[in-house]
Amino acid sequence: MVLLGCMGEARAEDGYALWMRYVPLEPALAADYHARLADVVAPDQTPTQRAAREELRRGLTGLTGSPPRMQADASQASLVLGTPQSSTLIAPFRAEIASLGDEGYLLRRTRMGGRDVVLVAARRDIGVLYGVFHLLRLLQTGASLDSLDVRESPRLRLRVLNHWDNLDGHVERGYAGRSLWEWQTLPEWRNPRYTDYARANASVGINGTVLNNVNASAQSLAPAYLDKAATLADIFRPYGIRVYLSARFSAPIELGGLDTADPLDPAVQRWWRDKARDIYARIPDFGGFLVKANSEGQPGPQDYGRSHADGANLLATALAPHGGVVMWRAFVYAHDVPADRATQAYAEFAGLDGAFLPNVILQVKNGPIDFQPREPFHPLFGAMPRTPLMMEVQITKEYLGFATHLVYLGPLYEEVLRADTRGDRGGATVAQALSGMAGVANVGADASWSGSHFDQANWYAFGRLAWDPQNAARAIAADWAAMTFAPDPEVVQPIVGMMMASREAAVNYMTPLGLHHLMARGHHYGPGPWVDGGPRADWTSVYYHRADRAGIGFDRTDRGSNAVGQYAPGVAAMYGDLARVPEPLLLWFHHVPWDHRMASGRTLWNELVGRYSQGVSQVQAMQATWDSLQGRVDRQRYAQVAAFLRIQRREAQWWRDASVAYFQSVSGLPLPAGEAAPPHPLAWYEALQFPSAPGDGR
Ligand code: GCV
Repeated sequence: MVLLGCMGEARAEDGYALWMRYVPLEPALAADYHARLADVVAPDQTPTQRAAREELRRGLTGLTGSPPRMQADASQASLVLGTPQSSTLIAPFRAEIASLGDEGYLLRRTRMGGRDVVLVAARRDIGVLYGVFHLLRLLQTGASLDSLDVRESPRLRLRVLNHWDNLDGHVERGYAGRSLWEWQTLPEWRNPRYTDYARANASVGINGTVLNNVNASAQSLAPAYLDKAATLADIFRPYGIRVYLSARFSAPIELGGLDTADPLDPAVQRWWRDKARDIYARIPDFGGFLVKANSEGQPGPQDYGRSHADGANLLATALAPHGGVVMWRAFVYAHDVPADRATQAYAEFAGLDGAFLPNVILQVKNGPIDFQPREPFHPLFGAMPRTPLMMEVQITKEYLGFATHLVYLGPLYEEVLRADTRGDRGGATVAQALSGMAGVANVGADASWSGSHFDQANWYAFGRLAWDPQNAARAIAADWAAMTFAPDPEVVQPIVGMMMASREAAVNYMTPLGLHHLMARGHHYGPGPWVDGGPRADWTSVYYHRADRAGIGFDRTDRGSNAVGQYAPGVAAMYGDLARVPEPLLLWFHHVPWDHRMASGRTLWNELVGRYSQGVSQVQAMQATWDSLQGRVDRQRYAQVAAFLRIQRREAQWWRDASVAYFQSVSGLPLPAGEAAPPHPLAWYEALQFPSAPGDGR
């Protein structure tokens, strides 16, 4: 009601402003904030200082309805921004902020020269900018400033977006339009959108961006593209964002004309050293390289009989003099290796613990297969104590309904971050093992950035959890909903309810009880549990669900592929025991008879069908909640979300019907009482084709 109360009818919005809308607050609150904060003393000597001032001016003007007064006279201050170097008012706080690190900040209400003052203090300018965003979040969510006293610093050093953007503008697994990067018109044309992208990232503490796809073109490292990347780096720098590039391992051949990319070859080593020098001449704070090697057909050190450590260390040596890092991906598997795909990354990397140079970080996907609606945590998180690790998650929803399905990923990220890698409740969580997080970006040239309004929340949640993995997905959702829609409990509570239930809904209607990788082949749009044959078994569904007349599920116990053996004994014992494995992961780890008794008392078959139907009902419930918000959300966004929920409802039903039809054809069992038969025969679902589904790899 806050928004509606002061604006008559909420104005139409296209979502471009993200969670930084800064629309007028309810008048009494706006007046209170204005009275407390309107006299701003803030330095303006550096680009980052100016960015902080500008954000504050924009935010306060929008939220309170009146622009702040930028004061030169310290005695007039009611809001003071700065570092000990940039502000004499902040200098006395030097000792207090010393422990906050280079990116941390202090927000505090205090007395200064007899006046009530709010401070945004940090050791570095970037901390002040982060503090300004935090303060604006408090105002946008209607927080009280009475006892303001916040000390924040990021728990993870690297908080990075990975863009899977090709140089021709196609985004692999992108559902939000074409790439943000207009390579054709860079470096001359600096689309203002680049700055808004940087603002959005800085507002949640994201401090790096990998501009190009991990399935990389060597051209990204050619001088013309480096000049373009340098311009983006210049635009992002004031916002604390470093630019990184995905490096194609064979670039010395493709760009350098060498006849090898062997990491032990001196000419190859020289080529990378020179390339690093070239890059740093253009981008002095270049972050480093991200590398996908010897995976899904990409070149890598194993092409020359060398190890992943040899490959990573080659690049790390070239970058080290300049302060750059190598983010080396552990997403590797090969179809000619007979071992369970889920075990292959561990098999290749665990033995290399300690073999990497200090500026190598191993980037490990959250789970051992590939960004499924639910996976157990990746066993490497408990296995490489001497190697810095980053966790890679998908923000884009390749396997979770693209941009149309409302699926809030905060609970998925939270579940993995909190997973206990030792299984002894001793606090050895996945989060504890991390130095960074990488999120595969879901942004593109779409007006709303993310292809849907609710997918913005996944970008937002990624940033907040990368800043502090102990943040709670629910609280993040509440902040986001208040800022994105309205700071009104009658709006926020139902929206948070929808968001928090949404991931489990998708798990239910797609891959309940630990099933995984049952999406249609290639583009992954819609159900394909029947997918079989083709070039490689590990790209089929039957490889993963292993359903037969007797039962369903992948036996990864010590009687099967023994993937459980890659976890610490306490975890392995739990996952490997049919009586103790959490039901949400049952079919990930066990092949189970259809008449297995579930906790509910139902047979596995009845439970499976019930879960599929429950997923559909959960989407119906989300629709009902959204319907109840009509008139409380602006018409434009309301209508799009309502339409997308209709798509989701239809597709959830499709998933349910197609999956039930398929699994029934395998189990031969009757549907549980009260369960509707799929309206079409299995062959009808199998025959559906979507050759133009978006986001495919190429
Ligand atoms: C960038 C999955 C996706 C591919 C992606 C790959 C990866 O297999 O389907 O599009 O390639 O993961 O993470 O490298």
